[in-house]
Amino acid sequence: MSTIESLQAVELLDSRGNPTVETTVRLRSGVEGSFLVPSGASVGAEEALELRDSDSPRYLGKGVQGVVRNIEQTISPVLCDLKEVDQEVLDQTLIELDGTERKTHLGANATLSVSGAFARAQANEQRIPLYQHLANWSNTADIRMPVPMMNVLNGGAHANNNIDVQEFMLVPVGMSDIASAVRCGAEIFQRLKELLSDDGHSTAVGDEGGFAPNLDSDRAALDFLIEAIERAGYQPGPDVVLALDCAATEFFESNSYVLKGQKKTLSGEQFIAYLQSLVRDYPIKSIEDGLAENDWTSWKSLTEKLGDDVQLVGDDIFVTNTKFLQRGIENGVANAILVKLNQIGTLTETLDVMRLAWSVGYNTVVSHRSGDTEDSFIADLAVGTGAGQIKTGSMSRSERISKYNQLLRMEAQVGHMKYCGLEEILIHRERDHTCGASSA
Ligand code: 2PG
Ligand code: MG
Repeated sequence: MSTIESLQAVELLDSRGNPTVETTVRLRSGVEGSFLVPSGASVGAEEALELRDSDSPRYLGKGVQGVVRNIEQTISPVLCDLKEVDQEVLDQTLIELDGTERKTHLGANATLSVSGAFARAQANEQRIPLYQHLANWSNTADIRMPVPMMNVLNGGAHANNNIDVQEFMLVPVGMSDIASAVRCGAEIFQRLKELLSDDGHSTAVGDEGGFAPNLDSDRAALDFLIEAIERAGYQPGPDVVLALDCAATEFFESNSYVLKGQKKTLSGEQFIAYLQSLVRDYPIKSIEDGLAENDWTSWKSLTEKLGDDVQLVGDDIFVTNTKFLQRGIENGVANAILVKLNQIGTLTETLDVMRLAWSVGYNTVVSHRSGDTEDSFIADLAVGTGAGQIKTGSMSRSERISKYNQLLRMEAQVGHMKYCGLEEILIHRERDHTCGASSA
């Protein structure tokens, strides 16, 4: 329990050069903590609202001065008035103060920056690392390193090229710790750069730091990845598996999947067959948003067809919201959830959705946003909750690397943290939250 003395908010910029908000919470003890909010591009329709000054010409309508005002003038007096607060009370107060389903009154960027800053301030007050505080708060006995999904090739809404799939990711499952996993990803990233360059492709990077070459097809992208893994001295499969984020909502038009890069329009079933063919031909072990957010029928069919062998991660369809995850569970949709703090807007609600996922054996992947910041909070969140997996971009651009560096720091400080590799991605029907134990 802590008492809040003040909240201070400031308009800063994210990795795309758009405004975002940072809040600093000062506790009565004089200790402070801050949190800087990220921002998405392929945004789910049901996400909590990222409030912006759309009526103002500043920053082309993307300013967040209104959010700063909401924090300092609306939220601050209420929180400073509370005697003693813990994370649940703070988050519940924010939820009630906002009073809307999608946080449209205060903005989820306002509530999240306060919620995250408070967690940091509490960790600082206790003089313990953030991950340790989050582990205590979430009652996590099994602290462990997440397996990273490294988005080294970018398409879709994150790049200006012909590739429809948004993210092609390396997952170093055969490593024994995060230091070797990061090294593996970085070496493959450099080899991929050589291969693309030798073939006359651009090696400019997209929003998440992956390369964004003008390739003809998803298969061409996957072939490059396999070659890069081998050229770096690793074995596709045992050492490194692949993951995709199709972000299929982005190319779902009039009930069809419109693949502009490949000049094809497919039905839900045809697109599922296409994904099955990719899984057959490449070591793909995880597919996120393989179908669109409102195509629940096809999602169910995809889960029936691929769900025993492949991790199927719901991002836009679940939007880190227990209501939508519950609907997914009841309908046999997906077997994992992407966890993005700003899709819901408070830490408590985020933990609630993770707990719901674990209770039915769904995997959890803590995720960054495509417009991110130097804030490495999600690295601590993934470790402290024992989430199992983290998706935090490629091996370039400091807003991506800040998370990898934070994971490396944690491992270096502790000595060694459990790293469970492929086991995290397997489908856990009844999740035993301890890797290394039987969890099938
Ligand atoms: C996604 C994310 C992060 P965005 O779709 O999973 O990679 O992208 O933040 O643009 O929604
Ligand atoms: Mg996604």
